[in-house]
Amino acid sequence: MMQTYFSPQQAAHAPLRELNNGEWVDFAETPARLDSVLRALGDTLVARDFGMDPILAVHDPDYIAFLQSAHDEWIAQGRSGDAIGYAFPVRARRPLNHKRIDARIGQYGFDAASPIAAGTWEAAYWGAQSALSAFETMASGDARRAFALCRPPGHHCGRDYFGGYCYLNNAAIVARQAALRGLGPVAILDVDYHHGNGTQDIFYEDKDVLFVSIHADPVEDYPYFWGHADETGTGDGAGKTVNLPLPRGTVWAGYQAALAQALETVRAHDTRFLIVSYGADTFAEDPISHFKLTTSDMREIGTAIGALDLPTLTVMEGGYKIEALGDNVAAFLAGLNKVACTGRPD
Ligand code: Q9C
Ligand code: ZN
Repeated sequence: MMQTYFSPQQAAHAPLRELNNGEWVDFAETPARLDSVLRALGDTLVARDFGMDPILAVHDPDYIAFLQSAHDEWIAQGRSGDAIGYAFPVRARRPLNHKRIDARIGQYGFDAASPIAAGTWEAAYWGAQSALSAFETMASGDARRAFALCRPPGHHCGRDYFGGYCYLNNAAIVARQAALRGLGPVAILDVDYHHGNGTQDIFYEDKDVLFVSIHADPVEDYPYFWGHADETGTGDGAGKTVNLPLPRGTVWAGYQAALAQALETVRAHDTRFLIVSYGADTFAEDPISHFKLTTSDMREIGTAIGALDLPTLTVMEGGYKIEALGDNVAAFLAGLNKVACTGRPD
C-alpha cells in the first residue's frame, strides 16, 4: 500500500450540527469518516510537524488568528457549543475591523454549514501537517505517490475564508510548497462532487498552478457562486483554471468523458507534480450529493489518473456515506497504484 499520512488530532474537530435546507441536521463531516478510511487502508504513518510557515504561505495571517481564537471568543461571549455565523457580508463591502464574534464569523466565512468547534483549529492544523508530510516524502524522493488522509477537508477554503466544512486548504498548501521547491509545473485535479472554490480562488491569477475541477453544476448545487464553465482564470492565470460542471444524476459514461478532458488539460500544462483533491461524494449513495458513481468507478478514476505516470499526491476531501467511504478510497488508490509511477519529482 502507498504511504498514507494521518494524525490522531484530526479527530478533535467534531461539531454537532449544521444548517441544511432550513433545518438543523447532524453534522455530516464526522470523525467517523477517519475510522472508515483507516479500517480500509490499514497501516498509516503519523504526520510530522512542519509548523506554520507552509500554512502562512497560502493563508492570510489575520484569518489564521481568527481561526485560532474564534471558539474562545464564542465562549467569552457567554455562549456554549459550536461557533456558527448567521450574517455574511457581500464581499464588495469595505473591510471592517470587527471585534464582535458574530461579525467576525461572517467576515471570514461564507456559509452556515461549517461550525467552529473547540477542536477545529487543532484538527485543521494536523490535517495540513498530514498533507505536508505526504509532500515531504515525495519531495525527498522516497515515494512517487502518497496519500494524505486530511480531515477536515480543504478545497472550499480560500486564503482568508472558511466554508463547506473546510478551514485550511490542504491541497493549496502542498501545491504552493511544490511550486516553491521548483517541482512544477504543478496541477491540482479536483474530483470531489462539489466545486473546489477555495483552491480556484487561491490560484486564479497563478500561471504555474493549473486548477482543473469536475463537479456538480453550480447552477443546481453548492457552492453556487463558483465553478461555472466560464471561470477560466485571470491575469497571468488566464486559461489556467478549467471547470467541467456536470448535471445531477451523472453516471460513469458522462463522468469518464469529463475526466478524459481534465487529464488532457493536465498533460497540456506540462505538469510535473500532480495534486488530486479526492472526494468520494460522487458515490451514488452519498447522502448529500447527486452523482451516480460506483465503487468500481472510483477504481477507474484512479486508474485513469495513474496512467498519467506523474508524481501524484492525493489529499482527502469529501465523502459522507461513511460505511462505504473506506472502500471507495481504497478502490481509488488501488486504481491509482495499479501501475508504478516512473516519473520523479525533480
Ligand atoms: N443542501 C465537501 O464535500 N452543504 N464539502 C451543502 C446542500 C455543504 C461539502 C448543502 C456541503 C459542503 C468538502
Ligand atoms: Zn464535496
